[in-house]
Amino acid sequence: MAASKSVGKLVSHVIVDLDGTLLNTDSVANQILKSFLAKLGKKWDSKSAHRIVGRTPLEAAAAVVEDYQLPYSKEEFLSMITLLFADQWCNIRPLPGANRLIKHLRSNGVSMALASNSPKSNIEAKISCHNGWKDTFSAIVGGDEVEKGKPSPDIFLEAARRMNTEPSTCLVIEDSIAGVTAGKSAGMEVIAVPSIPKQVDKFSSASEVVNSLLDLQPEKWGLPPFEDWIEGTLPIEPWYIGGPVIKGFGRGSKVLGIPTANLSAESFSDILSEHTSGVYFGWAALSTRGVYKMVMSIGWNPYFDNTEKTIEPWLLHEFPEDFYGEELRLAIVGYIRPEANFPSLESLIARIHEDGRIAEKALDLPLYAAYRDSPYLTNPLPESNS
Ligand code: ADP
Ligand code: RBF
Ligand code: MG
Repeated sequence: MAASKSVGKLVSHVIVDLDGTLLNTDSVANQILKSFLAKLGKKWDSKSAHRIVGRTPLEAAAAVVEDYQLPYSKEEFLSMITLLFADQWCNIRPLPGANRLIKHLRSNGVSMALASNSPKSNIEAKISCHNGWKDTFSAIVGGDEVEKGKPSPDIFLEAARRMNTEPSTCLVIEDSIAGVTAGKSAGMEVIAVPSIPKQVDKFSSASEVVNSLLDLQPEKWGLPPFEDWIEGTLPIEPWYIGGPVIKGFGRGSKVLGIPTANLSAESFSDILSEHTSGVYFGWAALSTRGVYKMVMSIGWNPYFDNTEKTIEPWLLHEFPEDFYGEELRLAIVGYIRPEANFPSLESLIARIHEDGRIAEKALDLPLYAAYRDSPYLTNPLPESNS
């Protein structure tokens, strides 16, 4: 499922990065920078996010001051931004799979450390907002506790030292290139979970690259396997999204037998940024027609290499006509796989049909079937305000 160069060395300890790996810090950082720059009459371009991911706070501040020609020194800018962040610590949400990973390793007695370029006090403030996180880590190392931050190996070496273990027994989980470099220089195995899309080629030094924490296979590293997959599906905390069906790319998916009823990615950019790309499934309601099984992709459709993250729900039902403009509501209850590229359109289509069969079958399991009756799907629309 996940791209793997070779089955790695066996490890006994896990060291995780915080921002971008366990926490969706980028989403809050984007909001803060956007409103800060707006006050200066400038427009934040989230595409410059790659300039700040994985940097020390001062390096990240320097990059923004330079890119946007701000009338402040990097130190002044950092202290202003730090104040804005301090109000938002508890609004930073765990990334999909973060709580699952933490619970899994904790309940199996695997030693875990947290290693971040952020100052220790910021790390503690951030993790205090999440139940059970702090006690899970047998060591927490901040960027201010070592001489040099990532990409230097210091932080990871210090984490191993505090866990009383050798670097070679440690597996690092990291979203940034700087972090991968740091882990490798520390002599550790490194799984990359890139937080910036379409940059996978830049992570070639990692031992393995996975699309999201949902795709981790700890048994590859001698760690206890996850046991929550059921019939090729992973139950997730359900989430809900809906709106009028809009025109998609018009690639003739229908001709291929896979029509996808697109929702406006623009209107849902916040909720979409919270969910990692991949193939999911659940229930779909059309207000005037009923509730149907549904399988969908979220992401950039690697085969077509889209520039925009879209949501592509395929309802597992034959309809006599199109339903553009109708209200579509989705309850997304499970995960199947990461998005992938394929050598041919035929192989992409075959895989999507297999996803459809997996979803069709799984949705009969009581665990997933229960969400068919979600009030979000079955309640009539609130009075239209038009
Ligand atoms: P577009 O690029 O506009 O999304 P598609 O070829 O993907 O075009 O077709 C999607 C449209 O087909 C939907 O918006 C909907 O109106 C219609 N449709 C018919 N059957 C289905 C189905 N089973 N699942 C999703 N959409 C369907
Ligand atoms: N596109 C990809 O490029 N890679 C994928 O792995 C992929 N998986 C999909 C899975 C499902 C269940 C659905 C409905 C779509 C998927 N797509 C994927 C998107 C697909 O390319 C898009 O909907 C096309 O327009 C279908 O022809
Ligand atoms: Mg479509």
